Amino acid sequence: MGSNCETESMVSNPQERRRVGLIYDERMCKHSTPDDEYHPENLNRIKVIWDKLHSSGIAQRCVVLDAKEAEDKHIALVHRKNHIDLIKNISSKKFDSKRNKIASKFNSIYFNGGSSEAAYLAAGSVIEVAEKVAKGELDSGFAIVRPPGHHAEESEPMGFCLYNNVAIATSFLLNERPELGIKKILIVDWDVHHGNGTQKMFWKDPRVLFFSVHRHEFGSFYPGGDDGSYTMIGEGPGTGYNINVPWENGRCGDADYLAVWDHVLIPVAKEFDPDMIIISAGFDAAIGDPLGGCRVSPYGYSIMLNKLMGFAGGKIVMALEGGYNLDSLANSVLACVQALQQHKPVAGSSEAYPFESTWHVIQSVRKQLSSYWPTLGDKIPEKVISWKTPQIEISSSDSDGEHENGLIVAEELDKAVEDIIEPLKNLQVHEDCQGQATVVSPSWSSELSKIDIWYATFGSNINKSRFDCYIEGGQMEGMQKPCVGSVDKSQPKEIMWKTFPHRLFFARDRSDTWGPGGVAFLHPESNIQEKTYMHLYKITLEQFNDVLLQENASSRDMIRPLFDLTSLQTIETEKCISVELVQKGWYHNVVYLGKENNIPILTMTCTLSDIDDFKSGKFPVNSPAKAYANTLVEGLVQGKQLSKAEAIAYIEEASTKPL
Ligand code: Q9C
Ligand code: ZN
Repeated sequence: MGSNCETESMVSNPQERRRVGLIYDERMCKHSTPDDEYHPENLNRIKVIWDKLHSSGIAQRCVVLDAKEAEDKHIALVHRKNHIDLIKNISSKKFDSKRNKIASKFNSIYFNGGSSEAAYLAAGSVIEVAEKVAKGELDSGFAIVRPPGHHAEESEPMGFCLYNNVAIATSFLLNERPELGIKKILIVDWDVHHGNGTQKMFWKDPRVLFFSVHRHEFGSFYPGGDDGSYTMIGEGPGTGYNINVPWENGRCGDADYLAVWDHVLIPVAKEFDPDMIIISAGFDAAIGDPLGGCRVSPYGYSIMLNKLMGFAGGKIVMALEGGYNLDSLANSVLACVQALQQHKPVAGSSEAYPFESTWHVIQSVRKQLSSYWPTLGDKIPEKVISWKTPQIEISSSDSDGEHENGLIVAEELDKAVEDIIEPLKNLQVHEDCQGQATVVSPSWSSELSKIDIWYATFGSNINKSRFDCYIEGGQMEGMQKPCVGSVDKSQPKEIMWKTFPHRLFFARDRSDTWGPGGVAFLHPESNIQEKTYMHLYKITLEQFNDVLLQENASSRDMIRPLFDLTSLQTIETEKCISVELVQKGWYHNVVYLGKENNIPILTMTCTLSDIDDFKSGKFPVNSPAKAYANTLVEGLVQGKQLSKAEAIAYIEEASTKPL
């Protein structure tokens, strides 16, 4: 088999790289604590990002812009005069003696002689990138700035933030550059902390949809209080244009964030249809962050970003906010810049399911906002919500990273075993080669990537190298065109051989992949007289869908999934399903061959009515081409199923015996 691999433009003719702007300026390193005592928000944060983007060669493929200081009149769009006067002057000599005392009046703020300049550069640089993206001179951009901005309020620096960089740039485009046509801006704040400052600045403004996902813990996580609650939806004309997704606990990871993307942010973004997206890009929800205690991977960030790239014509401006583990920070930013350049997520994998609490939060948010965003009124299917990570009460607080490995006290242990270990046994959590559990990208796939099936092959895919093309993309010797591969490129979790009492035969006169000659089919009905060698690959249902598409020469842009959870349930009783969306393909009939270790075995072949057409001569029965037959022989020999001579005889018999 393996007749039709689709060549997508992505592969044969790679998309031109997008123009991604970058801004960095060493002067932003000069903002520091007064005596240079350690602080998590320090100069190394932007330095490591800049170094990483260079050492990886990514910065060299970006458009590097000069940083600019913001003008007071632009800052004044969101901050009051007293605030501007403070930041403008705080670094001057005359404040030397008073600086620390003034800083101490604010919440989590320090100043030194470099603070003013850094604050003006941070705000001005976000403006600069935003303006260039708005003008279309850049597709997107990343402002690697500090101090961060999203906690800074109208009249008050706080939470390491002096000026609200993102809010200033947003107001600048909407009010000072109307001719650029940016009328609606979506601000996505994925910093682990709530963007209290930004929220307040656009509270009544329907031109700005402010979305923040953050640890909240019912108001106990910084910045605390009710501001970050999902009940805070804006006011007046801005009602419905403020969306908070407040985590109830730490340890949230890719699966939690992606669930929020799929079930809140993306549906709303479709409806809002922004002209630009500005991301308050903190990376303190990253794995390993000392303040955040969450678990988002670089891969996760790149998926979140990639999903947003589908809006606003890809006009995305990212501005650094938090992020305090230098390695996590640099790797996460790198993944994002790569995603911006290529409009695809970086390679990777992540943990299993959202927490149950995540589904609760998502449902609360959807309910709260459903009258403003009708799409949120739909019920999330029960089967989607049923995939979740069991959660236990951890006796010590999980409110920050340091307490992450909270102790489970002795009497809780039994319950923990009952509540966690047992259900986990039944979950098919996937592990990649690094022993990391995996979950994958688009909305439908996050569900299907949690289900394993055996994909049973009888044609050229019995040859592992040939099968690899369907997963990894590419082609092997004898193939006339490459495969696109699967979205999830992870290797099968298990591989085995098995024989089945079905007839193998060769038919059709040519295929795009192998050229002239017949290709393999399996008779969908069993026959005890027959014996076909099949190579079984344990892959996810998501990967199976991608293989199904490639087997049937369909584009990845097809409505998917073709074969979903319902199909999987149905096929156990129906035994086969002809997949309607790929009806024109030769292998659109998915046949159920039983189970192995309680996992369904599926293959793809023709339908019974095709068998009639082969018998009647409407479609030709035909021996395989040499390259194709060799691929099969090689597969059987390498798989130690048959000797070379036996394998040749096996193929020979299958291609000559009448149907
Ligand atoms: N107990 C940003 O990530 N923590 N700011 C103060 C007081 C302040 C974080 C803890 C965290 C501010 C931009
Ligand atoms: Zn933060």
